[in-house]
Amino acid sequence: DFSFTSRNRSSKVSLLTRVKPSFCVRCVSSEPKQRVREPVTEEGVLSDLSTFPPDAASIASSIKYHAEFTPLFSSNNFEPSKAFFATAQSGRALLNAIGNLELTGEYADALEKLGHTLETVASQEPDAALGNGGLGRLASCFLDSLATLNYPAWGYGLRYKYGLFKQHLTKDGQEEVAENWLEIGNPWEIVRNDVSYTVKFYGKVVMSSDGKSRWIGGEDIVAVAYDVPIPGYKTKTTINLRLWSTKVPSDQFDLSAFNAGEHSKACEAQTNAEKICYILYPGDESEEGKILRLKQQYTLCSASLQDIIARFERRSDGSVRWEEFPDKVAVQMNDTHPTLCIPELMRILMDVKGLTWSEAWKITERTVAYTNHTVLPEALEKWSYELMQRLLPRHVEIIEMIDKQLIEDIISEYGTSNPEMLEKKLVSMRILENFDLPASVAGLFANPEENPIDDKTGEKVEATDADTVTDKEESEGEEKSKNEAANKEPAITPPKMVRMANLCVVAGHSVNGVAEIHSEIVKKDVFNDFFQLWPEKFQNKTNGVTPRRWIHFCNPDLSALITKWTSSNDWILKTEKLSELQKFADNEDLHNEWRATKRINKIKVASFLKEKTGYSVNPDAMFDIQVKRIHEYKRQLLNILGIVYRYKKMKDMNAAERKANFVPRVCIFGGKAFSTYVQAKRIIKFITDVGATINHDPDIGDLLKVIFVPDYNVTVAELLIPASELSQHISTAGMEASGTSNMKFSMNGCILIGTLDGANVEIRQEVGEDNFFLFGARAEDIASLRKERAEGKFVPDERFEEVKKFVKSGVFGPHNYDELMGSLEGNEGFGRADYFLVAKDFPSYIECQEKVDVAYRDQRRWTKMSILNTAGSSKFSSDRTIHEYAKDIWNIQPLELI
Ligand code: B1N
Repeated sequence: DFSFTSRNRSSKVSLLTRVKPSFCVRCVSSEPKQRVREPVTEEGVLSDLSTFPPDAASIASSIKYHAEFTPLFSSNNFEPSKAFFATAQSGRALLNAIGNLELTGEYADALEKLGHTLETVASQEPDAALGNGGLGRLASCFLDSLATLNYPAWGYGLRYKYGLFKQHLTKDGQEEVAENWLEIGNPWEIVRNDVSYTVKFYGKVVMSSDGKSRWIGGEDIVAVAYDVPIPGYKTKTTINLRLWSTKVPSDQFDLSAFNAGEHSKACEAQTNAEKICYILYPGDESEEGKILRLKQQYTLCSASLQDIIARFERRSDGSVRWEEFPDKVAVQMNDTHPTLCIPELMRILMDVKGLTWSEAWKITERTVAYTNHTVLPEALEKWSYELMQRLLPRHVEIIEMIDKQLIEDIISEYGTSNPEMLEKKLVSMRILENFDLPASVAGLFANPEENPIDDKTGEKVEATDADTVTDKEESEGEEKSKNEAANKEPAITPPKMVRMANLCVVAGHSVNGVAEIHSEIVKKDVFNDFFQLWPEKFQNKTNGVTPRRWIHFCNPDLSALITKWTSSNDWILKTEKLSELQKFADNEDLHNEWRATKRINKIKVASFLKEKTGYSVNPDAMFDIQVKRIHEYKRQLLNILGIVYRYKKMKDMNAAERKANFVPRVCIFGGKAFSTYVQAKRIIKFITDVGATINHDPDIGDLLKVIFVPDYNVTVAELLIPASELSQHISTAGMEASGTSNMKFSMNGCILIGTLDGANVEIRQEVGEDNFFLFGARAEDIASLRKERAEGKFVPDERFEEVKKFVKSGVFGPHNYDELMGSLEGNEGFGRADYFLVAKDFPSYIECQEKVDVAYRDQRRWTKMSILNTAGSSKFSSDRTIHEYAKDIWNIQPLELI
C-alpha cells in the first residue's frame, strides 16, 4: 500500500512510517490541493507524483528509449521527443528521491519526531541491482539526467525477482547467494495491471490469403508493467522506469489436470512464464539457459515496443500516420541485448499494421540507434540461428531479409570486380555467420580458378595453355584428393549464428561508442568495414554520471564545501561551475577544510570495514581503492602483484627503514566475478589470501592492509568513493570502453592511477596531466606487444620474476596459484600467454606507484591535486551526455515547464 504524495515544500509534511518489515512510507500533506509537481505536459512525462500511478490518459505517451533488459530508454511523445532501452543498477531510492525533491531536511525532522533517524530508515532499503555493473548504473544515471533536464523519455527493463547475486566470501573465495530484493516488498513500484501485453514464442509462420505472413501457434505469455517513478532534481518532472514482469495468460491454467491430481503439469505453463523474470543474466551455457535468455531479451523488446506503439496510436486520434513514428519515437539500444527491437518493430509494422517492407524498413531505421559498450569479441552477442529460428521463426525470416538487403548494398558499393575483397567484406559484415551466399551472388565466388578476374581491369582472364590441366593431371589430382579425404577427420561445419551487433549497426541510424578512444576503436577496428560504408552513422558519446547521487547525496560534506567555495549550489546542475575551485587550489583554508572532509569520510569507511571484515585500519593511511567487476582485462591481478612486491620489499627491510620508505596504505578491493568465470574467482581468492597474510604480519602493522570488501554494490560505492584518495583504473589499454567509476572518484577529489584507456584519457585531459598518475602501454601498441609475447621475444622484468617466485614459495598459504601465475607465463594449458600484458606493464606500474608515495608525502601537493580533480570533472556529468544524445541522436528538446 504505497502512496507517495509530494506537496508544496513549504507546507507541513507529516509522515506515517512503517520501517520494517515492508519499508513503506506515506506522506500526507495538510494542504492536499497544493502540489509542487504540476503535470508538465499531458504527454510523455509522468509529471506529477501526486497522481502516481498515472491514469491511462496521463500516461498516454511513449518515449524515445534505451535498454540492457535492464531499462530500455524510450522517448516518444507528440512534441518530437524520443525513448530508450536500459538496465537499471539503481541502488537505493529513498535518499535520492527526497533529495531530488529537496525534502531531505523536512523528512529527517518528521522521522525524528516519530523516533527514527533518516539514516536508519534509509539503511533498511535493499539495493535495486537489476544490472551487472557499469552498463546498468549508466542507465540509472541517464534516467536521473533525463528527468532533471525535463526530457520526455522513459526507461524500459525487466523486473527480475532476483537481482545481481549477493557475494559471500568464504575460505574458498566467492560464493553467490540469491538476492531476493523484493522479499519485503518494493514501495517504489506501482503494478499496472491495466498495462499488459501478450508475448509469443515458438509457433510457425503461415501465409494468409492476402499474402501477408502471420506468426501463429506457439506459447503465449503476458508481460505486466510495473512503474518506478524517477523524480528529477529541482524540477516538476518525474519520468518513468517501466519494468516488465511475466505471467501466464489467465486462460491457460490447466484446471482439469490440476483436479486430476497432476499438479506439476497444471502449473507448468505458469512456471515457464514466470521463470523468464526470475533472475538477471541466467547462466547460458546450457541450451535451456540460452533459450531463457533469448526469451528475456524478446520479452523486453516485444512488450516495450507494443507499449510504445499503443501510445503512439492512442495519440493519433484515429488517423495514424506511420511515417511520423520516427519523429515521435526514438529507441536507443543500450548494447545489443535489445537488438530484437529491430525485427520486432518490422514485424509489427508489416504483419500487424499492414505496411510494406520498404515503408517498415525506413521507419525502423529512423527509429532505432545503437550504443556499443564493449570491444571484447566474446562479449559481442551471437545467437544460434537454429535456436532463434525455433523460438522466433518470423523474426528470423525478417533478419534473413535484412541480411540479403545488406549483401545487395555491399555489392552495389564495391562491385564484383574484386571477388576476393568482396568476399572478405561479406564475411565480416553479414548478420548471418557461416552461411552460404544467396544463389543470386554465389556464382561470383563459385570457383575463382575457373574464371579468374583481373584485379586491375575487372575483366575475366582467359585460360592459357599453361593453365590447362591435362587428363592425367586431373585424374592424379582426383586420386590425391580422395586419399586426403579418407585420411581427414570429417569436416566440422561451423555453427550458423546471428550476429546481433552487426544487425544493430545495419539497422541503426546512429552507432556510438562511450568514450573518445573507444569510439575511435569502434570505427578503426571493431566495425571498420561498416565505418567505410556508412561513416556518417558513427558518433562518440562520452559517458557521464549524475552529480546528484555521486557528489551531492553520497558526499554531503564535500557538497557543502563546494557550495561554500563556489558561492552557490548551482554546480549541482551546472557542473562547469566546479572549475571555479581552481582559483582556490592553493588556498590554505580550503586545504584544511578539504582534508577534514576526506578524513571524516575515511573514518566512516574504517568503521564499515571493521564491521564487514573484522579488520581495523588507520584512517591516516592512504586509502587506495579498486572497485569494479572482477575481470582479467581490468587487471586486479596487476594491483595485487604490485602489493605483493611492496610487501616483499618491506619484509627485506628493518622496522626503521620500512617506516622511512613507505607511506602507510589501506588497499581496498571490491567487485563480483561472474559465477562461471573461474579465473576471476581465482583472483578474488588470491587477493583475500594475500590480505590474510599481510594483515596479520606483526612486522607490517598499519603500514599496509589489504582488504576485500564483500558484496560490492551501489550502496557500498557511495560509501567508499567519498573516502578514496587513490583509485585504480588499470585495464590493458584499448579494452575498457569507458569506465564510469573513474569519473565518480575524480569528482570526489580522488586521484587516479591508470592507463590511457576508456574515459581515463579524457579525465587526464580535463584534470591536467600533473593530477593523474599515468603508466603502461598504449592501445595502439598492444597488438604488436602481444605478438612479441606470443613469439617468446619478451623478457620480463626481474622484479616481476621475483614477485612470481615469492608467490610460488607459499608465503600466502598452501596454494601454489599455478593457474593464476601460469596465465602470466603463457604455459601451454594455461591459455593465452599473458594476454592482458600484466608482465609488460608491471615495471611502469610499480614505478608509478613510487611516484604516488612521493606525492602523498607532500600533503599540500596532494590536496591541491585532489581539489583539481574535483574542479576538472565537470565534463563527466551525465547531464552533458544526455544533452548530446538528445541533440545528435534523438532530435529532442527539453520540455518547457508550465
Ligand atoms: O559499460 C560501461 C562502460 O563504462 C564499461 O567500460 C563497460 O565495460 C560496460 C554484457 C556488459 N560493456 N558491456 C557490458 C554488461 C552486461 C552484459 O551482460 C555486457 N558492460 C559494459 C558503460 O558504458
